[in-house]
Amino acid sequence: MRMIKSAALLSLIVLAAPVLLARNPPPQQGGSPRPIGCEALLDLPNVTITRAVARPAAGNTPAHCYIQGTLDARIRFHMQLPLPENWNGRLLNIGDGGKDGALNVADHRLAQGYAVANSNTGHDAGAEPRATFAHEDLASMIDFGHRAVHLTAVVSKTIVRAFYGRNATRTYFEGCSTGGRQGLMEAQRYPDDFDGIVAGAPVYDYQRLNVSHVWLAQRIFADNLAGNLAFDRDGDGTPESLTKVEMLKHAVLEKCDAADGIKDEVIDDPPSCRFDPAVDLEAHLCRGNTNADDCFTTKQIQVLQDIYRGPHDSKGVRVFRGMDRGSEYEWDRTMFPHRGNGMVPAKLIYGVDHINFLFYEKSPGVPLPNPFNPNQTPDKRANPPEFGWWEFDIDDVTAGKGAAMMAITDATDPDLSRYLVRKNAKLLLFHGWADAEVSGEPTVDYYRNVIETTFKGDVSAARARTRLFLFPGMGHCGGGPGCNEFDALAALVDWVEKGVAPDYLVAQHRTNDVVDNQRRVCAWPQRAVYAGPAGGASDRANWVERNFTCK
Ligand SMILES: [Ca+2]
Ligand SMILES: [Ca+2]
Ligand SMILES: [Ca+2]
Repeated sequence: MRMIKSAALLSLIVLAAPVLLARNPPPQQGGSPRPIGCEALLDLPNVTITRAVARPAAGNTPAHCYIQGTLDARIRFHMQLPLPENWNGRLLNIGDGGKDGALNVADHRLAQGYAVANSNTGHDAGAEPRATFAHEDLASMIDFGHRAVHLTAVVSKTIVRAFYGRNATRTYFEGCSTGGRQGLMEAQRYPDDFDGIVAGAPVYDYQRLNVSHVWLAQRIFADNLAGNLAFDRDGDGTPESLTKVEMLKHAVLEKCDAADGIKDEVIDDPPSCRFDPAVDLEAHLCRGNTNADDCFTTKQIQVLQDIYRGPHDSKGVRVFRGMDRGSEYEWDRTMFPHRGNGMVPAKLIYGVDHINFLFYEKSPGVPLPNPFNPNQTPDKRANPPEFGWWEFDIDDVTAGKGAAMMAITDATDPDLSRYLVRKNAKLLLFHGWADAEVSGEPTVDYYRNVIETTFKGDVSAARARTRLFLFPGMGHCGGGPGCNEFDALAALVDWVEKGVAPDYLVAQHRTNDVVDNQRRVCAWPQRAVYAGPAGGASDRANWVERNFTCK
């Protein structure tokens, strides 16, 4: 089948070649092709372009050439190409989120002059939502794991060369979450694709992260939601009150907010925060251990400890790190089921059918018709059998049952010597310290591993090529109570093109469109320290960039 397809493709190319020769202008002297018009991209040899339209300016989006194409039948990709006079000479591939399955745009980067590319990573989320695309489909898993991003990187260079008549001066990748994983995957597997990569909140330990979502949901939903912090105050059968989540949030801040010298509802260094639910919530235990709106049962304390500690197998071996202290502000959305989130916290959405289709080499079964209700009995005699996420056994991770998929999806390799040393390319990592979806500590672990493996422990040699920025109080790729607006790509471009390594990024926070906080966020292991007017660290008026220094 594959051979027939290739032969058919070859004959198409051969047939198309004379037409192309007739319609494409001859190469300029010196070997560079002349730039061609947008529609002429439809005739590119060896590349399947399905759409090419010149789009006029609209709002903040400048006029550009928009193209769509396919790669190897399954993968769709597209590009936003600035007009030649507006092109900054750079090619930017942007990363994806979640399980992707869509063509993502970056209008703001287009407006800055970047030629922008993105793929659907080999599946369409409309037809195959969440992880369903991967059902007994190894090729789709590999496309999603790494192949689609790589092939898009390659083809986007070809299209840039054809459209502008010259190669991009530099090629970049910018992504967060799944996009962060893709950035690391590129640096590890395809080191020649990019000159610079921004990888934010990278979900690089992909299988362990996704099963930890499921494991946490199992803890919270167990025993008819005994560990849920949301409480059914009005007695209608559905928890809706979030009093306990607020109490928890305040107790954590009470313990650790001021430790960094600034009272701002942000914990600058969560790993040094020793908040322990069993100790620090002791004054709020429920009388007689009877669940109520404004107290914690021993079961709920246990669940909180599990959340901070992270999943361990039945022998006590850690499977993944737990959540960071300071991320509680958003646990109402991501962690606990209640009326406000339809009883489906974000972590469960990420994990729910990952277990069915993307963790095991062979699917253990399909999700039940309503995959979010664990009070159902899966039908094992159905064909295919049903498998609910609540049946998942964390011991399967340490038993190696996820190894095949880890080899495809995980970007855990700390040897970046081909990318960072041989190619002398740059990697800028970032993570929000209040990320309520993906904890930040694993990203620090990875950075440390790169220093050890790629640079034999030489921190300054590592910092010459890769830097990590940890954003106090920032959520998953943005949001959160801390400063969360910044331009990592601009810093990376200066680093790659002018050799100016960023010692810090300037970040700000807005409330109702008004900037009300601004900080330096320093390259690890340094942290921003207040250096403004004495005694004024907790005064909002002093929260401007020049009042902070990196130490
Ligand atoms: Ca996409
Ligand atoms: Ca209720
Ligand atoms: Ca603080």
